[in-house]
Amino acid sequence: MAESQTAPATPAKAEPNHGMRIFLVWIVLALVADLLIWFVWKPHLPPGDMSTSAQHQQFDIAVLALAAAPVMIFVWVYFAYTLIFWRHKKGDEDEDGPPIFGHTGIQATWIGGTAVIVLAAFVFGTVELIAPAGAGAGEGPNPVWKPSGSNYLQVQVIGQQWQFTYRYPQFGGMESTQLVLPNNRPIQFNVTSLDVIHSFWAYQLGVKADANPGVNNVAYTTAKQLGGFTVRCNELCGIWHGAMFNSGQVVSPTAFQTWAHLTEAAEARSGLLRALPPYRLVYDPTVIPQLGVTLTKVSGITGAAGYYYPPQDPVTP
Ligand SMILES: [Cu+2]
Repeated sequence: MAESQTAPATPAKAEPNHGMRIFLVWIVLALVADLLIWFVWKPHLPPGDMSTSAQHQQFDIAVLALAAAPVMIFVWVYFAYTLIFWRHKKGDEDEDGPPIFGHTGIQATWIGGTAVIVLAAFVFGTVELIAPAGAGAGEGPNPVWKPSGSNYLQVQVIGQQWQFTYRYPQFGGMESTQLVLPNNRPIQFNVTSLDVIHSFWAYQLGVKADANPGVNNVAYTTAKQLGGFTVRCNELCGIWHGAMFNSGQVVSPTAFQTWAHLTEAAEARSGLLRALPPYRLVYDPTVIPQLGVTLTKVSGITGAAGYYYPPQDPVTP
């Protein structure tokens, strides 16, 4: 008491270490958020984990969230700390704080930190595009990234107003309105269109590829789970675009072989295989309406706008 009475002026209360306080609150919250993102949120993130490409997409979204959450939490913590501790109090001088212009440490930290984040995102994104063979996206007619091995199942996806059909060149070029795939075998989708621009989007497989007339757009994936998935057209393609969807199935490799052989045999017996246009990577749409005449005779089905149109599933043997 005596000492303070004799002091020339009341010394300013020592400033607490604001930086350390903010850091401690931030590190705890950021850690909790990242743990929640990884262990609680990630398993539920779309598009799920039904295929290699879907698994990678789920992983990518989770990693980006892991990186973004601490940044966002830092902004929130700093904002809350400012509101609580640095708000204007009665008796405060109406002066700005000391300028931080020229503070080398803060500048270097800012430039260094943001550079590391952006470069890391660039490297991560590039690896994640290449490692899962194009990440389930259409790579055009000459894919740069392919799955290892050569035991692909080739499936041609044909878009037309307003339906997808699927041809299997390794099974006599038979055609189905149902997409059936074997588990655990790399699939090569050859996506094309007979009329306008469509987009093949096998949602749970994490595959999306534009279907353009005259173009063979290649996408890869490997299914990792049995079960159903949905296929939607993802490009506005005319009045019934919204109705252009169907479903697919991932089945065991033996069930797939049985289905494919049975379908091929049934289409051979019915004459449909002969009536279908020969398998090509792209088709000339101007020829296709004429083929519809033959097909109509064979299967009794006519197509939209008089076009070539596929058989209905299931084809009974
Ligand atoms: Cu479409």
